Amino acid sequence: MYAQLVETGVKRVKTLAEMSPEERTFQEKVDAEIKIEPRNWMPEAYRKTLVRQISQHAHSEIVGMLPEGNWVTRAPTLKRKLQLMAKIQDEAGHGLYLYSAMETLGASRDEEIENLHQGKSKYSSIFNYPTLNWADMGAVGWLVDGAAIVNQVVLQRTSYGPYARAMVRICKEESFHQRQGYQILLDLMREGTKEQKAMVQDAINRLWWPSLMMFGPSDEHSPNSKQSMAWKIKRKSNDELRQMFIDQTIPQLEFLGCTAPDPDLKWNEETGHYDFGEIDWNEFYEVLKGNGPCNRERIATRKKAIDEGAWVRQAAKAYAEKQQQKQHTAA
Ligand code: BYC
Repeated sequence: MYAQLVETGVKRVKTLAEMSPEERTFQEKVDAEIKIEPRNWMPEAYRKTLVRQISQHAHSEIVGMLPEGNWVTRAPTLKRKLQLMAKIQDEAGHGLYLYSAMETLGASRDEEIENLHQGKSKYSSIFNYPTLNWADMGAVGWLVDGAAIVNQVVLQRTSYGPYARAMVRICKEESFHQRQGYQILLDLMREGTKEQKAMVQDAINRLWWPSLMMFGPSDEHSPNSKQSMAWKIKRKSNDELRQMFIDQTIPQLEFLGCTAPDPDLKWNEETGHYDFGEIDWNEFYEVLKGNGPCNRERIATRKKAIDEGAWVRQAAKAYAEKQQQKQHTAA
């Protein structure tokens, strides 16, 4: 799979001279930082790229509720339970803003959800790992939401208006998520037993590398990055964002009194960044192919939720039609 993706290669970006007059005007608008809005002309490939990215992003928010949902009934205190439930509800909201942003591009929410269920549409690799202990709730909030923020803060400046505006609200809520996660870990490390401290280190050991994988393949193996950067859908490359995440996370890790499971991790005085070890890209592509520890379980759970909620959607639709009919008769 890895070799196949590498062969697929980075997509070539058209030069201004190769563009049609419409494409050139569009590119000039993007270059001038003017937002693209739903009714504006856009290249079909730009529209498709956005539908792909925004739908995957929306699916990630919705599937991302599952590893945390697993712990609602087992949160250690009422306060923790309420915080966790609030966070999970926020993720549902993020999914809904994003599906709405996607619909402004003429895509169908039902079709995209069906694509997810059939394995044709991706969602973030990170949600295919299990959450085994309470410290995982801290590590997910801190590392996973932390990585999501680094990626999403720059998406507030993405070139497509509805996506950029959805991201502003999402980022505000993600900051709370990241802090609540860090607080869980900090409390366990400060006040916990020896076993609880070991639980924190174990959660970090398991979630560290998958969190780094969230930023996607390295730049030279990222087929979509070059074009997405030219269209300013992406504002920073996968590797740039991964480095930013590592640089800002290591001091927080040290403050916790924990370590990263990476013997090659060290501060580089010359570059002013942390050097880090090689990501296991085979594992990454296996997870993308559907072979991660929880892929099948996640999709089965989502399908079940859609099937079991069908009657609610049908009832809401029937009610709306009845109301419409009443208004029509009265008029
Ligand atoms: N997982 O050319 P590339 C969250 C795919 S957090 C799965 O670099 P692109 C949350 C990629 O889709 C997460 N697939 O692609 C947090 C492409 O496949 P296709 C959600 C991945 O799009 C806490 C192929 O690999 N955030 O929501 O330029 C709680 C080649 O990659 C991954 C977003 O979605 C991955 N990690 O860049 C709850 C942010 N990485 O589509 C929820 C928005 C790559 O060609 N998305 N692939 O078949 C993005 O910023 C970009 O889409 C990515 C990938 C950086 C993820």
